Formats: sequence, structure tokens, C-alpha cells
Amino acid sequence: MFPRLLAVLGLGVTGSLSGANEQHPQEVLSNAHAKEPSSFIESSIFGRRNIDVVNLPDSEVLAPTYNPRDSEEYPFQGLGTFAHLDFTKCTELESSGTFDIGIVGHPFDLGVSYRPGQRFGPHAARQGARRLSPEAGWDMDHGGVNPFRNWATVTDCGDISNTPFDKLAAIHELERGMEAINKLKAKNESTSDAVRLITIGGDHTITLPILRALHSTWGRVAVLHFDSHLDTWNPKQLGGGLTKYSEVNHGTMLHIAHEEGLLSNHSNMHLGSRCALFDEHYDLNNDLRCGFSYIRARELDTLGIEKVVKQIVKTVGDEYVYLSVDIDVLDPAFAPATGTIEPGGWTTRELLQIIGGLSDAGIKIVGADVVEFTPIYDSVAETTGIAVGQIIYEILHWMVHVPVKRPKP
Ligand SMILES: [Mn+2]
Repeated sequence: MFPRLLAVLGLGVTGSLSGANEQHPQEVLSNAHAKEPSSFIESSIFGRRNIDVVNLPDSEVLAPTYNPRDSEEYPFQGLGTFAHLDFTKCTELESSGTFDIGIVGHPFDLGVSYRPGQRFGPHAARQGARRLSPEAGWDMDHGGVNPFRNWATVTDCGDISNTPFDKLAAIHELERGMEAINKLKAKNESTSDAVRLITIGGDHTITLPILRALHSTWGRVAVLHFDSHLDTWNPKQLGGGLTKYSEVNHGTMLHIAHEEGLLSNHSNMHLGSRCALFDEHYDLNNDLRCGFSYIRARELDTLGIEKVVKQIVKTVGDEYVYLSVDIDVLDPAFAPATGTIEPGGWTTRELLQIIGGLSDAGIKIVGADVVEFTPIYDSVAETTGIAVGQIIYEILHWMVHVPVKRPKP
């Protein structure tokens, strides 16, 4: 308004103030507003565009040539079985010989000492595995093998129903359910003559009924126990002395399994250990008595993956191996959603690499579980759930890579 103000005051707007025939910038702005735009588009900083949106020509649609997912689900669709596998109610199968490897859930968390919620683990692990699928399961890290579409028929067995009101009754139900599935004939018997299961926990107590159910088929097994904790604590030491129920929990189940004669005498191992001990001597002596040796989490830095794998292979030899992965073996950065977290653990990649190394070495795996996933503590990015899914996928590769035969009677 400065030039106008000058005019009102009777002063010229020419000369040294603004130069001949020049308008002050604010005057230009003012003139522009004299004519209001008729629409928002007209006032756009990109200027008016005279596009006739009604009479735009149809875009050319290319006909599909090949759609591998023609009749399949996309990762975010479908009912949510593990990796979009077919669902089989394995405990109630009417005919045997329909599958070779099953993924089965144990929604159970009556045995925890700290954060509860592992009963929701199976459901959340299936959610975490929804980007895996048989239609796109070929793996760069396994020479292009698709473990869902190899010699083995893989299915999602659903969950084994168990009561949330009585811990020992629930453990019994889990054992009976696993026995029922183990008794089924494998579909591809000529390649691998027993059904094998990967269990999604569930707190770590579930490993006990699983080992009980496996015993009649495989005898004593060497347990490879990936966990930050020992889980061989004497029941009298951890939770004991109250009732018969209190002694059976997620920190004592390997002790109990040893006492019941389910474990190999000397070939069991803890991998990734880094926990506090209740007693400076007793815990580790008792652990040794239960037939375990261990590689601590921090030893990975000096040994490296290769030597860790070699040491495990040397320890278990050609025994039948049961793999139990407590998700707390990973660092909380990679798996925050677990019951009893311990900082300073392995990365997801390190764990996958060690499991892959055991597979390459031909270690005879007869069953596995991934336990202690407590989804309520997961990040919004599903960090832990996706890691659990990937670990199960890696274990599945192992089972496909190493078919097994039952011991001869
Ligand atoms: Mn554990």
C-alpha cells in the first residue's frame, strides 16, 4: 500500500522511490487478488490446467501372462495358518499318511515365573509368518530349495487344546495330543519314516510333554537348547516346596526330563547361555549332572559361527536331536516379546546361521519347538513374531534337508 499511501499524501510514486513505470511488489499482489479464482484448481501453484477429466481416453490394460498366485492368497489375506499352509486337525485325523511335517501350537503359559502371555504365542507366530508361503518359498540361502514344496508334505496342525485352569492336567493334554500325532504314518515313508513336528509355544514347560511323547518313538534324545537360561534348575530350588504343581515350570523342565530318562546322557547342550545363577556352584554342577555342556552367548564373538557349529556337531554326533529354541536366546533388540529377557544375546542372523550349519552337517533332527514368545510385549512392527516365523522356516529347511529313519527295534 506504500505507493497508494504516497498518492493519498500527494507525493509522486516515480523517481528515486520505485523507478519509472514500476509497480511495487505489493501492488502487483493486490491487483492479482482483484479477480478471485473461480475454483481451487485455478488458484493452484501449478496454475490452471484445462484437462477434460470426463472425456479422458481409457488406459490400455495389459492382459496377464502368468500369475503364480492365481488361486492363492496374498500375504495379508486368508485365514492365517502358518505360512498359508493347509490346515489339518492332526489330533483328529481320520486317515493316516497325509503329511510328513506339521506345525503345531501349544497355547500354554501356566509355568512362567515372570511375564505371562505365551498362550497367545502360536496365534501371533502364525501372524508373523504370513509373508512366508508355499507359492514363494524358494530360498536364496538354501540353494533355491522350497521346503514347502520338496519331498515332504507340510501342514499346519492347529493348536493342541489344553485347559487354562490346571497346569498338570494341561501338560497331560499336550502330551496326549503330541502322542496322537506322532503315531500317524508319514506320507512319504520311503524318504523319512516318521511324522515330525515343529511346535510353537507356549512357555518352555511344554518341552517336557513333547519329550515325553517323543520317547516311545526315538528313545533318549540329545537336546540342543538355545536359551539364555539353563532350565535345568532343581525343582526344589525353583518354585518347589509349595505343591506338586509348583515344581513343574519353565525353569525346571529339563531337570525333570533328565530324571525321567528322556535325555541323552552326555550330549545335550545349552547354546547362547547368559543368565544369573542362584548358587555359585550348585546350578552348574547340577546342569552337568543332567548331561549338559554349554556355549555362552559371549563366546560366539571369539569362536565364530563355524566353531560353534563344529562343537555342537562333535557333541551330538549321530544321535537323534531335539531342538528347543527359547526366543530369549536372541538379544532383546531382536526379540523383545518374551517372558524373561536377558540383554547381550545373539542376533537373528547368527541364530539362523547356526541352525543352517547344523542342517548342512546332517544332524538328525526328530522334532523342534520355538517357545516363550509373548506377543503382548512385541513392537508394533511385530519384530519378535516375524523372527519366530523365520526361525521355524529355517528349522523346516533342516527337517527337509535331513530325512530320518526310526531306530531299528
Ligand atoms: Mn527357557
